[in-house]
Amino acid sequence: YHRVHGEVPSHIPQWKPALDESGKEFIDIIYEKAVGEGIAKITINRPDRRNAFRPQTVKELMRAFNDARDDNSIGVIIFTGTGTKAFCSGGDQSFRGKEGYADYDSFGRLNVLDLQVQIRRLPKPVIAMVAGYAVGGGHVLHMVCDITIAADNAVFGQTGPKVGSFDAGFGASIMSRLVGPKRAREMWYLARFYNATEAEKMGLVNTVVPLERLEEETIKWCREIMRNSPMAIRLCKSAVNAADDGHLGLQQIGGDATLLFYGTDEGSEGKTAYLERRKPDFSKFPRLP
Ligand code: S0N
Repeated sequence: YHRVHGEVPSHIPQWKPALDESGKEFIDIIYEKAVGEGIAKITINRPDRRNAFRPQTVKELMRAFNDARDDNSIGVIIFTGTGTKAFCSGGDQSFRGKEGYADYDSFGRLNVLDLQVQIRRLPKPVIAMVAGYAVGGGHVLHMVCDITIAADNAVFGQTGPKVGSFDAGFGASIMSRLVGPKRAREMWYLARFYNATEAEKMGLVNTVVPLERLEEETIKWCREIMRNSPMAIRLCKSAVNAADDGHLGLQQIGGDATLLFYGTDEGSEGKTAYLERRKPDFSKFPRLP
């Protein structure tokens, strides 16, 4: 591979701050793009709370992920947390009310579930770059990412049953797929923490690297992905998720098929004929075996 494509450079790119179309500044997150590289980086920036998310954080994350999805020049997204102590420690418990999490302009709701779905459906790879704790709802967020690169100080686990909560959605089903049902039960029932090496053995993470090389290695993976066909990667993401996601998985891969079909002469013949007020002529298109 390297003989044909050359070595993948691993230097840290020049990150430029980014905004979404609203132009509103972000408070709880940092959103950046590496100019000319096709890589976006979204960072939860609440290190004094171990990057716990409150509703405001999730709203901002959704705006940034939305922008990265819609930006044609972006091919891969890094999701991380500020500092070396935590990727994310889950829902900020001081914002938890009777109906879910609520902050100053919000009623109680678990809006992180929308973020999980958004990452799962986003047609570009999302790479979790994990240093320190990825626990509780933060653990679920790394699990819904396509790939996880862990630093050797990373710690993984669910805390729900200790703090009176649980994620019976993706937090259970995707975990069970990743580590198998026996291990998933262990993780939820015992609420233990696992170090990076254990997590790698369990299939929770793709690779473990020394903390000081975490971003370098993640960038290398991003650049390797960026060398490959964007459409192939898009379809591979839909395909890996399709069976588990049922109707929604089919809808996504079906949408990809339509996207490709629109680009063909056969696809545009129907539309052109309609606009030209004539009957479509599909006779020249092969009925493939
Ligand atoms: C991460 C831990 C292990 C780090 O320990 P460490 O390094 O000893 O630091 P601490 O001194 O404990 O923390 C430093 C400061 O940060 C605050 N803090 C840390 N985590 C949180 C948090 N989650 N919420 C609020 N504050 C947090 C500490 O309080 C401390 O502050 P100061 O300096 O002022 O004392 C350790 O911190 C830890 O165990 N944290 C809690 C982890 C946890 O239980 N998280 C919540 C788990 N639940 C969810 O995330 C569920 C949310 C959710 O996504 C969900 C989804 C679907 C369905 C349901 C739910 C649901 O609501 O349950």
